[in-house]
Amino acid sequence: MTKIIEVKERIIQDNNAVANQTREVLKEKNIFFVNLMASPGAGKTTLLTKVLPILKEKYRIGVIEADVDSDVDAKTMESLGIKALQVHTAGLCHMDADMTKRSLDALGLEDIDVIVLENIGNLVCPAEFDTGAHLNMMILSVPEGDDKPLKYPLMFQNSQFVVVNKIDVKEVFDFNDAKFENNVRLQNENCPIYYVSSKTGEGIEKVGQYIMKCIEEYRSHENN
Ligand SMILES: Nc1nc2c(ncn2[C@@H]2O[C@H](COP(=O)(O)OP(=O)(O)OP(=O)(O)O)[C@@H](O)[C@H]2O)c(=O)[nH]1
Ligand SMILES: [Mg+2]
Ligand SMILES: [Zn+2]
Repeated sequence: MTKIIEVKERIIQDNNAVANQTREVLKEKNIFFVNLMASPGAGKTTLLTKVLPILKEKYRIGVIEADVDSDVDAKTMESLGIKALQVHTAGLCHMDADMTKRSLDALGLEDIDVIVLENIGNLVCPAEFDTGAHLNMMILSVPEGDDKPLKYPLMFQNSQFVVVNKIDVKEVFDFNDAKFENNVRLQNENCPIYYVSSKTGEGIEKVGQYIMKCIEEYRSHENN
C-alpha cells in the first residue's frame, strides 16, 4: 500500500493551534486584533490612512504591514504618527499564525489597545490561515468586479466584515451593488457590507464606527 499523508490538513491544524494561543495572549492584555485582507492595490493602506486617525482618538494603535518587499506601507503609517512594523515575507503570499505571532512580539504588546495587520495583497491563501485575529476584515475594490465572491469564496466566507472600496469609480467599472451583495450572500449570510471611497472619504466614518463597535463588544466581554 502506498503511504499517503495529508500534509495540508496538518499544517492548518497546527496553524489554528498557534492562532488560538495568540488570541489567548491578546485577551490577557485586552488587545483587539484586526486582520485586513484584500487584493494588491484594493486600497488597504489608503483605507487605513483614513480609518486609523478615527480610531486613534480613542485607542492606542499598532500596525503590522506585511509585504513581500519594501517598507512603503509602514512609512505611510509612521507619517501619520502610528506605531508600525514592516514585515517581509520573503516571497510568501500570506501571513500564517506563526509569522503573525513573531510579528506581534516584534511590534511589542505594551501600551497598545488595537493592532491591525495589513495582510499580503492576495484573495486566496490569506483566507486559509487563521492569524489569531478577532476580526477578519476584507476589502473588495470596485475595479475588481462584483463577481469576485464567486471566484474567491473562502475569502468571503472567512471575513466577518466586507468593505467595498473605490466607489468613486463605480460608473466606470459598471459595478452592481445588488449583484455583489447577492454573490456575497451565497458565501456569507451575515457579514456587514459597507461602501466607501478612501479617496473622497465617503463612508469612512461608518467603517470607523463599526470597527469601534467591535472593539467595544470585545472589551466588554473581557471585563465580564
Ligand atoms: N479612485 C480611488 N483610488 C483609490 C481608492 N483607494 C485607494 N486608491 C488608489 O489605489 C491604489 C492602491 O492603493 P493602496 O492603498 O496602496 O492599496 P493596497 O491594498 O494597500 O496595496 P498593496 O499593499 O500593494 O497590496 C493607490 O493608487 C490609491 O491611491 C479609492 O477609494 N478610490
Ligand atoms: Mg498596502
Ligand atoms: Zn499564500
